[in-house]
Amino acid sequence: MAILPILETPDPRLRVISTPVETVDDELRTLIDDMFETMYDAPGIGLAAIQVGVPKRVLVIDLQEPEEEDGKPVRKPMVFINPEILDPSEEESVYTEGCLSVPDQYADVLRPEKITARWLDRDGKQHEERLDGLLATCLQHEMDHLEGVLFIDHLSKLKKDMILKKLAKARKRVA
Ligand code: GNR
Ligand code: NI
Repeated sequence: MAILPILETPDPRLRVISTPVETVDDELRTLIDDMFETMYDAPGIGLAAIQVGVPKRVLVIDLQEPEEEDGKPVRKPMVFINPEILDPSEEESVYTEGCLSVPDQYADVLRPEKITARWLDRDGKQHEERLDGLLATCLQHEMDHLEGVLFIDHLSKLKKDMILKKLAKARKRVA
């Protein structure tokens, strides 16, 4: 297992369109394990392969939502290979999003509230499920990465430029 370096905007690799996975094999499962380790270490609730420089249509999500009884976050790792979205709802919901590739910047993004997702798991088995809430939001955020899209692309030019400026300034401080 390995913690991989996470690419940050404006790295042009984040703008690449990822290609479908042809075979779900051990090499891919090793990448997936490394992606989970990288995501938990960051920490984040999702990670797309392109964020660690691999242009494949693979992403991992673990919302780590607290258990009802004791309030401790429980790990529920989910893998999505070649995911597709069907049937997005008309209703949208707003969520304050962040991204490991746009560090420490947050903004409200509007997305369809409910989606049906179809994907392969780490055994190559197909799933189809209606999703909502944070999982639907996070999956859409991760699927944007597969198309080279970042959450800041959903904002007005003014808000996007403000975030990019803050990021450049924060970087200069540590450089
Ligand atoms: O850790 C993350 N949190 C988050 C919060 C709201 C909506 C989406 C996300 S995903 C993000 C990790 C990340 O950058 N995934 O690509
Ligand atoms: Ni992201």
